[in-house]
Amino acid sequence: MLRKGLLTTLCVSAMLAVSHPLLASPSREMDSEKGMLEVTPIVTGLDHPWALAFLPDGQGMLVTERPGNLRLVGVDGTLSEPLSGVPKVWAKGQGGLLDVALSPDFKQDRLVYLTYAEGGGPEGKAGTAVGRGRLSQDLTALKDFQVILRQEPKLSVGNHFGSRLVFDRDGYLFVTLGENNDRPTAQDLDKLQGKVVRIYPDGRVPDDNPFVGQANVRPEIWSYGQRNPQGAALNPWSGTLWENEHGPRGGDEVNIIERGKNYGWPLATHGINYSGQPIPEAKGKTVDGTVPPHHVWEKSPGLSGMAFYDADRFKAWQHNVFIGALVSQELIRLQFDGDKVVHEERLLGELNKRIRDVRQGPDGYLYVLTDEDNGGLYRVGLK
Ligand SMILES: [Ca+2]
Repeated sequence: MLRKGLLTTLCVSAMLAVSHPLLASPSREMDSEKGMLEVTPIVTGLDHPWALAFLPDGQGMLVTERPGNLRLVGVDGTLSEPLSGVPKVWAKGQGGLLDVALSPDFKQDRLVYLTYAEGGGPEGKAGTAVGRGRLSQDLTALKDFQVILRQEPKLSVGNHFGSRLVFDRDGYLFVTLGENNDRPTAQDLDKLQGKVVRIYPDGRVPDDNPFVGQANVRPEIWSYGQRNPQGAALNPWSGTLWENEHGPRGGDEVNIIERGKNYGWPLATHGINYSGQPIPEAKGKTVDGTVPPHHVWEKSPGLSGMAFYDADRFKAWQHNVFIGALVSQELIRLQFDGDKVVHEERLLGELNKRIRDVRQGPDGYLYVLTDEDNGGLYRVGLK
């Protein structure tokens, strides 16, 4: 009944919304280890969607498109015009409008946080920026957008911006930042390239950050030695920050992020250059003083968005982690014994699409974005 109702609504929506074609095709079934998957397209016609955030009270979700648009997708699949008030983004290569997250106090403050590539650097280069604006009551605009953090100097010609936003239980904001494909900067504590930072929601720096007070060190830094972290999420059972990042050719990693630690790049890596040559700075897969990956893939799936599954709806998925894979075009499911990964399953391979983001919806389904010219939002569950 639920499925029929959704399809009817999708068809009506398709007639009403002429500017953006909606896909009203039926759900697809795909076999999986835990039962038959039901994969339902909610909306297509998205231009390289990058991230989504659910609004409260069934108001749908905000979806970023990398070229620079933020849109509202209704639970019935309706797709809004781009919201106004979104900053101008530097949309080249991997750059553009990236992550979106709601303030933990969204119902009171209506603040929406965005990460994006910002231009204006030397020789036309760009860096990652983080800002926030207030979502209007009619859901058509971000008001009073303000930047709260920027990578300076800007070093990217199109690669490795990160970036994900995660609020922890105490309300601190973590941001994962790529090293702009300027490898040594991941070890430079006077730069925000290749770091995880921890700030207050207004951008101020907490006094108890690990490097506060040190000369020539950015006080926002929480951990360093990251390469291109395009996934992060708060472990709902431990409250710890988990991050994933792209290795070069090989060596994609999942890391549990601890205060002040060095995660190794480019000194320690399981990968090599795309050319087949070693990474010039690399000293080995493990290097003293650096934290080895919690879990590593010798062959890179191309990791992106990450979600812990803690909903009641699908018991077979409880205490699992899902990660989007761009290169292998799959949704990765990880199973654990405690924190240790003991099993991996690859899902959605039949879609043949780059999986950019995955989030758990308030209804306990997974919601997945595909990074394509004609990108889609899919609802994924078990039948
Ligand atoms: Ca590492």
